[in-house]
Amino acid sequence: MLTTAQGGPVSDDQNSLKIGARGPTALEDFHFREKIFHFDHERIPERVVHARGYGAHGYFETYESLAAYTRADLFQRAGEKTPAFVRFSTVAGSKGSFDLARDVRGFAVKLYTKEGNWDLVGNNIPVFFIQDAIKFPDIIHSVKPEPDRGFPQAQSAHDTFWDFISLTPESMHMIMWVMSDRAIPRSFRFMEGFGVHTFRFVNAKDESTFVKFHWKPKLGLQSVAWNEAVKINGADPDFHRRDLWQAIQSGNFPEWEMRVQLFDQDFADSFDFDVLDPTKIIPEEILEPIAVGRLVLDRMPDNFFAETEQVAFMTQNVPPGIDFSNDPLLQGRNFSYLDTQLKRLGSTNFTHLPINAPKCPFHHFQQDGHMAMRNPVGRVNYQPNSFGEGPRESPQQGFRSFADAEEGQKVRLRAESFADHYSQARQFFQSQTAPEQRHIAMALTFELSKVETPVIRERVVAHLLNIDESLATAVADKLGIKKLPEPADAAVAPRDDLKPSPALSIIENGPDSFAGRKLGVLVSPGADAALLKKLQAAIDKEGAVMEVVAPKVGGVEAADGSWIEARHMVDGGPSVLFDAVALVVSEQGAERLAGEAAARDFVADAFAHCKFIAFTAEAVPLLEKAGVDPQADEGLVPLGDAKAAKAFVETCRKLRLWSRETAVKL
Ligand code: HDD
Repeated sequence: MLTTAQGGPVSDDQNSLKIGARGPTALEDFHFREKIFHFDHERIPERVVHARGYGAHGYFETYESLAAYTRADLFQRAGEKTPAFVRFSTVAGSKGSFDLARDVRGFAVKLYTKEGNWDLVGNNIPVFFIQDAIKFPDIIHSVKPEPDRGFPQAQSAHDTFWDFISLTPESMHMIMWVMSDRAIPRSFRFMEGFGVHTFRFVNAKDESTFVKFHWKPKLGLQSVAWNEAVKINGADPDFHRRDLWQAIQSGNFPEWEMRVQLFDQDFADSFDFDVLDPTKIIPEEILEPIAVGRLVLDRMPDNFFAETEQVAFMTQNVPPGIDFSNDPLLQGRNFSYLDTQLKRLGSTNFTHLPINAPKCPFHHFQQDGHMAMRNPVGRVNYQPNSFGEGPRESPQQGFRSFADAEEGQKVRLRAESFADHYSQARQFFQSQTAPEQRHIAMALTFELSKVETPVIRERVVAHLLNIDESLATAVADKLGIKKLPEPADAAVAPRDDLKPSPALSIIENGPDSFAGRKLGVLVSPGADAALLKKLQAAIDKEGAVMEVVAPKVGGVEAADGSWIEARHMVDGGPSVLFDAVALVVSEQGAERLAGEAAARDFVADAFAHCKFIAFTAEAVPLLEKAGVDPQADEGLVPLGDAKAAKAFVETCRKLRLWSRETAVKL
């Protein structure tokens, strides 16, 4: 029975109470007032950054005990499973923006350990724009919509962002990452995550080991092309959230391995850069990450608002055995995350919300405040007390900060050891494959093409000259800058002796599998149903998904009279939604489809985005009308004989034919 919030049964929810059928509404209508009052207050402030996000539940499973390094309870026992909630996000856009913005992705993990919540609030990029938290409002103001005009939304391609960047050399390493394909991931499931900062593990003997946290996706890394991202945002603004929803609902649970880089003070002292500087990585080739557990996401929230929107991540949530380093970005974050929850969730009691409450027993004397749902019971709400009531501290079990020796003058200074802003930016660029380097150059050109102030564009090119001359020249050329500027003044001369790190390339680290990916099959009436079945079988075996696209909603009748169900009609299912495509059409069908712009785009885009395309002989006229030579390259696979479907799916394991890119001038 429908009731009011007070529990009163409702007799009519269709009409407000009026004085006569055509008369004024009575103020007395408490049901109406309560309903509208509540609706009027449904919104809470969106997150000031990372407003658009999507979360899921799961668990973290520890491989082996890490007791030698940390006393954190979740790492003590092999096979221990810790409940987890993860929220992925973009940074700059507001809550209703589109998923495939060029942006950093948040990768925030809440682990409900038996000794309190541990929040590892990371990103899919292991470095950050700035070295000191005091600069955070500046970098964020610069990327958000410009304050006088209120646009652009979810874009870094505008003057204020690049102005700030061009005046902030410490951002250069991060800029290489955000201009790379890392910033346009194909799926949350195919991205890495990083804790970014150096943290500490502290063991039972109070010994500390430095640690950096990494999440490696089981399905490997994959991104989309920029031209594709732009089109996906129109075709399906919810592309990433839909992907996560579909994967989890279909039982294909996304998984990441946690790997840790462990090191001591001697390593830190001998390393080329300061391990407290969040604009630097420790290359995996120098310090191998060790696998310590896996994160599996296996359940969607029951309610988006209650869980994904109200979840409060805080870097300061660490259990005993995990501690902070002096990274000045991390230190500042430890203030901001608590502060922001009060604004967003409206009460100090946000920990009473089920998504934020610990799952272990907890006892404290914090009380009252707005929406207090769990006040201490009994007479005593303080300690020490004479009544033997209430919880007490436990010096042994409780959190103890690592007793590092600290002394120094009170100063506002940036450490000298933070001064090299270009060497790792160069190392990142030089570790990329040729297509990835091209994408960085194209991204920079696109972004700077939207900058209206010429001096800002030139200043960025001056920085690029300190990173890689070929990159700077390529960007300057496309921007029509005739005379290269002088390289920017560098506080420390960029180094040339850092070895490339293959771990930094997405393409070098492909999954060699089509698992978790999606094949889109364009069909027409009279299509070969047996061939479709073979494709479906090969796709199922690979652990991938096949979706059928047809000229009409519902599907088509196959040549053998059977019915082929379709998921999309061609206008609503462009090829940008898929990782590879197949054209399974009849002769007449190909002819009809060749006359439709959406079908021609389906083919032309798949080709331009370097996707693998399988086709029946009857589809050749459609390919040709779309401007694609069926013999252009090995990425075009005829579906000729009985084994062709299986062979095509194996070809798709390469994900993209990047060698096509220079021919199509993507
Ligand atoms: Fe932050 C949210 C990640 C620097 C202040 N941040 C937020 C979220 C992620 C990150 C993933 C979304 C959490 C969620 O899904 O609810 N932030 C990072 C990383 C950083 C970083 C990896 C650098 C290494 N952040 C950073 C700084 C500050 C903040 C330097 C402030 C001094 N971040 C916030 C915040 C947010 C936030 C204002 C907004 C919403 C929230 O916290 O809960 O406190």
